[in-house]
Amino acid sequence: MLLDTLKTIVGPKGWTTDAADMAPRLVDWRKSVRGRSPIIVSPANVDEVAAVVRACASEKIGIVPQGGNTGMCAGAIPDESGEQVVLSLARMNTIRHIDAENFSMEVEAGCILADIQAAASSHGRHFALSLGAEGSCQIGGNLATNAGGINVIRYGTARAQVLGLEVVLADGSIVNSLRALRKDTAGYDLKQNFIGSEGTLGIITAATLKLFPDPGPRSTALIALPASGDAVCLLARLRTTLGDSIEAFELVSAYVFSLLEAHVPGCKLPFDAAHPWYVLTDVTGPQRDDVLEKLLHDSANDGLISDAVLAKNGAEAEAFWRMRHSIAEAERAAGKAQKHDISVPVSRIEDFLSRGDKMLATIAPEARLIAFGHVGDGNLHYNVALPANSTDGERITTAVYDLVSEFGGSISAEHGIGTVKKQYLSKYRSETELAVMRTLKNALDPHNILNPGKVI
Ligand code: FAD
Ligand code: 2HG
Ligand code: ZN
Repeated sequence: MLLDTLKTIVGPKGWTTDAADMAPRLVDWRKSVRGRSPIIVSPANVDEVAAVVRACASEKIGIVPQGGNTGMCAGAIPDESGEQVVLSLARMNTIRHIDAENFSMEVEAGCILADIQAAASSHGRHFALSLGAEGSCQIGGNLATNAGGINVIRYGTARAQVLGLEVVLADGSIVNSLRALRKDTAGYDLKQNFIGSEGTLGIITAATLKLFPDPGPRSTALIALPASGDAVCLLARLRTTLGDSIEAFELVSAYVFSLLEAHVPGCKLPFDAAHPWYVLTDVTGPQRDDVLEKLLHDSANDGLISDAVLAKNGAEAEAFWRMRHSIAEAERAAGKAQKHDISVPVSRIEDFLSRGDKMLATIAPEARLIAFGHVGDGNLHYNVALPANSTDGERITTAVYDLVSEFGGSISAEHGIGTVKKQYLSKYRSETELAVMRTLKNALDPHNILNPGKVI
């Protein structure tokens, strides 16, 4: 009965119950979490989303919003009951409006991130969110996870790119706050509750996004370092001279490059000698090549860096970034890994890594550390590769999170909680914080219709 109602709401193009069609959308990107669902519905507009929600709410059936299904915490995958309805935003992919003078654009939630970047760019504007999955993730998913990516150091996370939101609530009502305003203190800032809530408080159907002036051409440098701590010193040195024109500053270990070379065709480091750590950075602004070259030259003289290659042209810069964006794929191809998307204060990264080395050597000497990430924001992907038959995963994760907690860090910097980290949230957030989260969830979704079983 519910299925018939849903099919009528979304029309013949808006649903599937076909097992082959549904299969790729019932497993997460790493293919480690699988779920079941009676139907995937793909509404064409906000009214259809609202009607789907009302129909499911009337029977207390859970709804799992799904964007590009590139999430790292299985938040877009239904549980195994076979009862939860998956609601895909894929058909809501219209760029509604670009206001170049207001530096803003209004888009539907199912727009692919790369399409939004390209549309902004065609108006001489810059949409600042960028991540490896940008060719398939959707802006609704980016906002629901408060995604980070490579440009947070300059522009902030997804949250900072939003001026307004349109959201469908658990009772099917629609909150339209698609205002294109930079200043608005009229009451609570409702949109912030939905950003980063992973579909548990509302379904994001559209957003008004903030645009920036085009930052112009970039200089890209791949830099070899004697030690991880030198990355933080180098960043401080670059920032002092270059200020906000540093657009990205990524740390990658030698072991990560060995995985890239082994599993992703075309990946090769441009250095003759091997080095333990590398940084990939993008810099914009006037005389950027000369300034960067001088800073790198001085840093080499001081022993802060071992070697550096400034990309000769756009193609070489792209090749460097392609390697960086392929790390998740290389790691997936390499086998089992315990993933930790953590953050600590930038100034404590070196200390954290050295304590982590000692901890891993003691509790899991067979493990290999896969360390990389957005070091300019204090965000490390501190992943730990394990033998296929290892049962140490949970023990390692607890040890890593305990260490993160000791360093005043977060167990989820940019990927969210989903189901994968749910069991840990209650340990690493205070009772009071958890109580406020539960109060919000109960107030906005009293019957637990929206993404049940995720986050909290
Ligand atoms: P999905 O995976 O479909 O969903 C993610 C969560 O959001 C789920 O809980 C889902 O229910 C919810 N959701 C989706 N759409 C909506 C909506 N419209 N309304 C309400 N809830 C919704 N992440 C980073 O932060 N930084 C990175 O650098 C980064 N790099 C990546 C690189 C690769 C190669 C891959 C595969 C992933 C990477 N990710 C990264 C993770 C992922 O791309 C992001 O989390 C992204 O924001 C998820 O978007 P999505 O559309 O795929 O969402
Ligand atoms: C990245 O920075 C993504 O490449 C994925 O956030 C991180 O695979 C990971 O652990
Ligand atoms: Zn990342």
